[in-house]
Amino acid sequence: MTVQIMNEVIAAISTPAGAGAVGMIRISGEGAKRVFARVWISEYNSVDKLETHRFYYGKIAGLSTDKPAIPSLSRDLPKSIDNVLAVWMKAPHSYTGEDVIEIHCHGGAFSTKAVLSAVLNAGARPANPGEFTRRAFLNNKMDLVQAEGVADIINASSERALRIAEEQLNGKLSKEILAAEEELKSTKAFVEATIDFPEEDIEMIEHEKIGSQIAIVHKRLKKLSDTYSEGKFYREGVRVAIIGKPNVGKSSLLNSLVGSDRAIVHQTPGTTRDIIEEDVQIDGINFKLIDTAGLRDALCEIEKIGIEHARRRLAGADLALVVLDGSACLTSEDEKILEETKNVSRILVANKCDICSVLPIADIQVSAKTGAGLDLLKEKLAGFVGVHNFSEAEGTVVTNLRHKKALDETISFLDKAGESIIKKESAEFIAFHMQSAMNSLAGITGEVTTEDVLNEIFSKFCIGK
Ligand SMILES: Nc1nc2c(ncn2[C@@H]2O[C@H](COP(=O)(O)OP(=O)(O)O)[C@@H](O)[C@H]2O)c(=O)[nH]1
Ligand SMILES: [Mg+2]
Repeated sequence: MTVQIMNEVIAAISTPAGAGAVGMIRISGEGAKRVFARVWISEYNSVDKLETHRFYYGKIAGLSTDKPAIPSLSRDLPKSIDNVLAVWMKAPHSYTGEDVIEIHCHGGAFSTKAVLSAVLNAGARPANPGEFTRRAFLNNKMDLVQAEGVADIINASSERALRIAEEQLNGKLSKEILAAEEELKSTKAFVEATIDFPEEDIEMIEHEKIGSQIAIVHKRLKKLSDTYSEGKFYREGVRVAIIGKPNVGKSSLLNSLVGSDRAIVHQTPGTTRDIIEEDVQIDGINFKLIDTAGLRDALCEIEKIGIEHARRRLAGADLALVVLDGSACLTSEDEKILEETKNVSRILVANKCDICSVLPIADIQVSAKTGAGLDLLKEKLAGFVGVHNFSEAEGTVVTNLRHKKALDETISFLDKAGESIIKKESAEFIAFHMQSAMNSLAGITGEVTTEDVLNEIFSKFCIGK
């Protein structure tokens, strides 16, 4: 492994802003130890004596601000800032693959900033978002899919999202991509051999063999790409708009699914105007429930605005819970809503089944008041996502749109290679399409990548990661 040493020493606070028990400042780069030596005070352990991967107790001292408020006090006298634990991780055995020092100080918003300022004054520069992980990628500590897995772990909003991100970081998806690449590589070598020995009858046989080898990889990649329809919900959660005419119990339903009195419930129709969003975990998946204003011909301007918002949320939702009053017959308002949502993924919910249920058209009867039918509704919600339950099975799940797009691009190049074979085109054409397919695949793991792609990916990371 070649370890690329980037010149500048970078530093950032890696723990969240605000008060906490511990705050961590991370320093990385070839000169990290030199920078650290300028702020580290320890009676027994000078920087030269530190062993790698061991914690040491000491103090951080230095100038904690760039510009002292009172210039007359601006003498370069280092002041003790905090008592800390510090660890040095010698390159290449660190997160970034470079020399890394982590300073664990007290987790006050000000103490972490003060330690960081001292480190910056000692010669480091502030790290950009995701720069530590970017360096880890550039130093071959992880591929791009794994780096994205790191961000997904941090942003995971559900148990499944976390599990899949963790698998991704550990290389599950990367392995599948590499395996497909290897197979395409050897098939392409085979194709190139026919270029070198273009005897008529040999070529006939090879065409068939090459075709079936490509078909196997094609099928595997297609299966992988198809997991995205489900995988995106694991990673991003499911947006569920609760829609219906006023007073059917939309807000009550949100409250009982969430288990708290989040939205105001009242017998006055038109109570809900603002959008209320609450997350609820069902079967390890995050569902974002969106309570909306009841759809009807609004009586006032404010209600009208609320209804506009409701329609917008419906358009952006993955699924609609269309709530009907199950204790009464359908009205023209209900009919309009049923018409409006007929092309949307939806579950028709007849609420108020504690009173009576007279709506056979509904998919499910519930009572937000007594809780009847809610478990079944939760099952239906989970069922909307997990028809295949990919992550439970042996398979790998694609959760990231970038990966899905690259897989589809690869598949379309393989289609072209397949067409060339059927048309009995010359081996050069087949090899060309195969190379394009391999390039698209290599873009996923970042073997082939551009500065723009890296900027796009790492700019979404937080600072300090
Ligand atoms: N009996 C009964 N009443 C309900 C039920 N759900 C809601 N309600 C009542 O219906 C009225 C309207 O409820 P609300 O949740 O504000 O409806 P929304 O306008 O659709 O949000 C309130 O008086 C609720 O107490 C239910 O399941 N059973
Ligand atoms: Mg309401």
